Amino acid sequence: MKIGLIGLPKSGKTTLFNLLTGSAIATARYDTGRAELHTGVARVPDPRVERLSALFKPKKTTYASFEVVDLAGIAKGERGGLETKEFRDADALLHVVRAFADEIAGPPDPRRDIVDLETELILADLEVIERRLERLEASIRKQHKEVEAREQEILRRLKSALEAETPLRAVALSREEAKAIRGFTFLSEKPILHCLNLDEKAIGDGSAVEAKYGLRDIAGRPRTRIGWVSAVIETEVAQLAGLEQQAFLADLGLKEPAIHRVLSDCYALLGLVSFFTVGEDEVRAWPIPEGTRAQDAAGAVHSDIARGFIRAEVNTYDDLVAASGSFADLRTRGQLRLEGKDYVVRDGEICHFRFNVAK
Ligand SMILES: Nc1nc2c(ncn2[C@@H]2O[C@H](COP(=O)(O)OP(=O)(O)OP(=O)(O)O)[C@@H](O)[C@H]2O)c(=O)[nH]1
Ligand SMILES: [Mg+2]
Repeated sequence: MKIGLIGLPKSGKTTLFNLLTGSAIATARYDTGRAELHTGVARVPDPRVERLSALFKPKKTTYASFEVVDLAGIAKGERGGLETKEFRDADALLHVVRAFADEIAGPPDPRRDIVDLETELILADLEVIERRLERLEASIRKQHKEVEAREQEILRRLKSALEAETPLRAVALSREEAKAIRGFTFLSEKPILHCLNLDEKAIGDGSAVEAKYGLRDIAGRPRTRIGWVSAVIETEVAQLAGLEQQAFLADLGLKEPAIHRVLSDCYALLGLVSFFTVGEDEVRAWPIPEGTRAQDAAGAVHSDIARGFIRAEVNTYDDLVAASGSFADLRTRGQLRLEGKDYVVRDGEICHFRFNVAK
């Protein structure tokens, strides 16, 4: 899964990128923002993985992770950077919105910035659709093809939605329609987390940002969330360890680093849940879309396991922790279930797949 960091220039994207991925790319207040692209990997924090790892003491512990792409800022009216392929491939957008005062850009106006960025996404998609419609019309005039007529119909519908300033993520599409347009990688179709980058003094008001900046209606839109961080102060938090970090967080009025929540929000925004595999070799979280069948979940681990799938042994995280990691205890308590390939795996379940691959 890939997350694209997006935002107006100097909103704090690279600062947040460094935080999420543990990188150290230089950030600057004054340069013009060169069109550099950074990529990195962000680990999705999950206390359940920590706990399981403490129980099984495996050789390796693997968290769910995202690939993160950071681009130069997209100024109003300058959509060029949005064409970048790495960015078009993103599964979700993390929009960094400046909510700190800046001596050049002035006082923050998150609502205006959110509207401006959405407009750029909508205009970029409109350009793509208009170009495609022109070619389709020419082609249909020469020779009527059913698939092309169908595509034209879908694109016309999307075009009117965009003209009415509705992002494509808010347009209801059938599974077949969604598939037909997948290749366009429309930007306004991607789920989006508008993440307000707060002034360090305001970090304590994080949970009130929606009300403070009048963003409630935006938060209620389909596949849209509002989140917050204060990237600069969080960078200081990240440099501390253990108790010292806890004390600093408590001073700021926070229970956990805000970036933890940002990553969990991205996870939820993408409709992902985790199942776990445990053992002496590895304890691992596997991200799967909500509603995934056991056989497809097995495929996330290895395609051979999906192919030779027999049954999944399933139990819950809570039961396993209560049994101190003993499967024998779970079995005697009747807490170990055997499920077939169509069983829908739920968040927090521990799975062990039985499979058989013919040699
Ligand atoms: N006060 C304050 N300043 C911040 C915060 N986050 C970033 N900045 C400052 O804003 C400036 C730009 O930060 P970057 O992370 O480079 O912003 P960017 O969005 O990547 O910028 P471009 O890539 O050039 O568009 C730096 O001087 C940061 O220190 C914040 O939470 N509070
Ligand atoms: Mg940057």
